Amino acid sequence: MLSKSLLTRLEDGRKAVALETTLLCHGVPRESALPLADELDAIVRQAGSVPAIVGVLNGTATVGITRDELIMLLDAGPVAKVNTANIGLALHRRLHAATTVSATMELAAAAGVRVFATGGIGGIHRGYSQRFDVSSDLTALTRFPVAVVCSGVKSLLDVVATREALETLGIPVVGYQADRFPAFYVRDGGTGVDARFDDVNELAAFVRFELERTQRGVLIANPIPPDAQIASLQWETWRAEAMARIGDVQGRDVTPRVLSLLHELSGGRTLQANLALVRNNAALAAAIAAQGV
Ligand code: PSU
Ligand code: MN
Repeated sequence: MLSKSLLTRLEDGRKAVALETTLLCHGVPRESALPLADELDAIVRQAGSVPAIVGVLNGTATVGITRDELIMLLDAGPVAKVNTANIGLALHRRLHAATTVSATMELAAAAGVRVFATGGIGGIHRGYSQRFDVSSDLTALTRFPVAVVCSGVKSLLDVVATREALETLGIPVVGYQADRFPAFYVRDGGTGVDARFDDVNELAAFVRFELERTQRGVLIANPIPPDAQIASLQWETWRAEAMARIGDVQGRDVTPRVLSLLHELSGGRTLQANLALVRNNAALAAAIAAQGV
């Protein structure tokens, strides 16, 4: 069904790195989005891979969005943020949509793209026993054979509970030059990984082996570069302040709202950190994809 409305602009998916549009449309301010996309493009090409921006344009699921199309999407006003639950509605109704990690994985897998770089995946929100909010990114990892390179989970989440859920779902979590599972702005999220890889070639070999073997995803945790990380105490202060100001937003609106509050409260420090970790993840994903995963 998907192939009918899937546009793939790639000759060889195995050398490609998928990039998501939610990060660009909802995760960073408008003025940072296009420069970030251009930087990611250059970083991925430099490593010998091909970038593939993923999103939905007028109801067409597209793997390999062009720069002009991205500009159109960014300027289209508020576009829907879609995961595996609501992407079908955007396709059916012929809308524009920005894809989250889960929806990007679905489209990447359909296009034969096996490596994907993002910032942090979604997971289990803090206070989940009062208000159940668990990202479809977690279940997508059990369904689509894509390696997701990220800096752990967004640190506004319950990082330890999310790590436990990954374990329950049977998703391998490996650290690149890291023993600890990172939490986005912070290098140590307070929990561990299944294994550490120090060498990109060995990591790529494991990814190839595991994707082939299981037809499920792999999570590659790549901590934020040390010089860009935010001290945990400082982070906790900004997080608490942002949560106090968040107001009555729920579900998929929580992340974009909190991120923009944080960028404002921190005088742009969280944004700089966010950009640094995404660039770093794109470089690692490209180095893996260049091996022909
Ligand atoms: N990481 C970022 N910025 C983002 C996101 C992650 O640096 O905007 C997005 C991703 O698209 C991720 C989504 O899939 O947040 C998860 O949202 P939710 O919790 O609503 O599932
Ligand atoms: Mn959610």
